[in-house]
Amino acid sequence: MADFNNDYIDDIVVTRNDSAVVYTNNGSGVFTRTGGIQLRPFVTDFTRVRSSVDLNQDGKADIVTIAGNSTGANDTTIVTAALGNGLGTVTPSDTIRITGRGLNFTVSDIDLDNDLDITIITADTRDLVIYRGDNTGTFTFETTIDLGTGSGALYGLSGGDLDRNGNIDLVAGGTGGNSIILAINQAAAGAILPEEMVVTAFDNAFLSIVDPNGLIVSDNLQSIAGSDYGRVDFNVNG
Ligand SMILES: [Ca+2]
Ligand SMILES: [Ca+2]
Ligand SMILES: [Ca+2]
Ligand SMILES: [Ca+2]
Repeated sequence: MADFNNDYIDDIVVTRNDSAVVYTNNGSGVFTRTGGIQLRPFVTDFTRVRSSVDLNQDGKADIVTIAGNSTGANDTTIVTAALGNGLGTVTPSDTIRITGRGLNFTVSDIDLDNDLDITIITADTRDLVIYRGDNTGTFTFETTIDLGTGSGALYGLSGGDLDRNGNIDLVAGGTGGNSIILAINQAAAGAILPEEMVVTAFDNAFLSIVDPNGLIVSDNLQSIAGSDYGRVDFNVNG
């Protein structure tokens, strides 16, 4: 979910078969297909999309998709980055080909250089594969990190600052019998926000979330006053 046409109304992007499709919202909960991308044509039965990312810091929402195979019948995973034009369409900017079943990924600034990076987890080879972004929607391979041996495949990957030192860390997990794996970022520590923001004086407010170094993390989110949880309001009635 993100605002793909910059009208301050939340829109959605969904993956379907071999496509990722943007549906813009008219504010009454009616969605119209306005754009999309073709995922690479190969045998796949698994897709995932990340939105609310701005890969090139132009204030227009972008997306990153992953297409893989959950059964192990195909060992290639395709990651596609696509830039939004702020009018409801997206255009591919880069395609990354990963060997192995990559069923999950994060989009975050791993190295704190203000450019969003992509980290993919591979299910069977149990690796974190990191590609560094360059602020234009293209990505360069950086490194592969071995998560060690374990029983069963790794499916889950999520980011968060686990040791509260200002840089992003990762949490991985998988099928039964696996341990939860915590990957602590060894890069230099970053800035830490002293406290969380709470909206108290309005029915709701539109927000642009920016990290201390100026990178737009997410744009045009709608917050509900006094809430300590996220909420989606597709028909903008509060
Ligand atoms: Ca919108
Ligand atoms: Ca953008
Ligand atoms: Ca980065
Ligand atoms: Ca950290």
